Amino acid sequence: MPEPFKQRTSGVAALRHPNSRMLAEVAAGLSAPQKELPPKYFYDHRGSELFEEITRLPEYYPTRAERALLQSWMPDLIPQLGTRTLIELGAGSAGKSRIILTAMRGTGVAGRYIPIDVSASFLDQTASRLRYEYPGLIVEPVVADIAEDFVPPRDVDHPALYAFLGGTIGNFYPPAAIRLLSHIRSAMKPEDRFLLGVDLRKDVRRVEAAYNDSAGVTAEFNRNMLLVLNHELGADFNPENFRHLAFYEPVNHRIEMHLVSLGAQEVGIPGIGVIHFRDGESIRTEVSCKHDQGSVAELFAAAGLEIEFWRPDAEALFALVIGSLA
Ligand code: SAH
Ligand code: AVI
Repeated sequence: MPEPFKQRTSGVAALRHPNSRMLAEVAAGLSAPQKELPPKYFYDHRGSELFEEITRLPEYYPTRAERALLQSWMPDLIPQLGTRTLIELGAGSAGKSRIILTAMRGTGVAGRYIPIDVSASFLDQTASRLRYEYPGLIVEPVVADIAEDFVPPRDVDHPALYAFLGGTIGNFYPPAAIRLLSHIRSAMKPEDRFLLGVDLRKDVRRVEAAYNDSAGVTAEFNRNMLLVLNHELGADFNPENFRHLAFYEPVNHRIEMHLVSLGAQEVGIPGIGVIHFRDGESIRTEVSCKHDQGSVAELFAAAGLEIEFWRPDAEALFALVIGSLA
């Protein structure tokens, strides 16, 4: 039986990323023709707070749309499923997860909640708040990188609900998304379900506005990755020397976020060396793939899952999907 948990949080924040792995990923990403960094490096404590701020922006529709869907569906669905454990990938502040936890409490089960996230101190804060808000709920946070070969917890009370909300699946390139879904599938028993939130393909202006907010919070979130590299690796990025860029790439149906070098510059990263940037050269920091029912069905099929329910909101901005074993 493989060890299901990579690392459990205690009161002390766990090291977010073993630096050797981070160093290898950053070295590989910044030596590619299109420089690229993995989006998980947005999320130190400050990055998690900035994401929370993004969810409240008028332009950023996904969180509101998903919350409304959860509110209208979970009070009926959770008693039907008889959910006893909620396992959530990329849980963040678990703001919307409370809708599920409240529905679980309503069925009278004590309940277990296993939030999994790479942002260690933020996860610890989330867990403490939930223990206070839901007395009797067993909260077992796990710090893990779900982009890696990660084994979801199996030692749980069934039926279990594996949840991946917020449209974060879109931040994974399709092969990585399939790998992740396969790992989830391998942990599921026939009575378990997978709950996925997906951001839908829609009018390009609406999507682009969500990633180019007028208050500049998304730009700050984007540049925060450079501060994470400075802090974790001792790099000497000056975030002010990079401009935020986000645009819709229609061939692959995705938003791309970049940091564009303002002028030619050199940045030192201990253990990697000097990175050269041409004027206007960019680092791609995130893709956010947008889906429809067909593209989700393809991902699911490749991972051995099938769509049991597909529920978009009235404006078709966002959808909740229930997956079961194929
Ligand atoms: N589920 C919440 C938060 C979404 S933000 C919501 O819907 O509002 C994305 C979350 O995924 C962040 O909390 C971030 O820390 C986490 N995350 C991103 N990449 C991750 C990775 N590779 N492994 C684990 N968690 C990750
Ligand atoms: C976490 N994830 C789903 C967000 C998204 O919309 O892709 C991250 C984000 N990037 C910019 N704004 C929000």
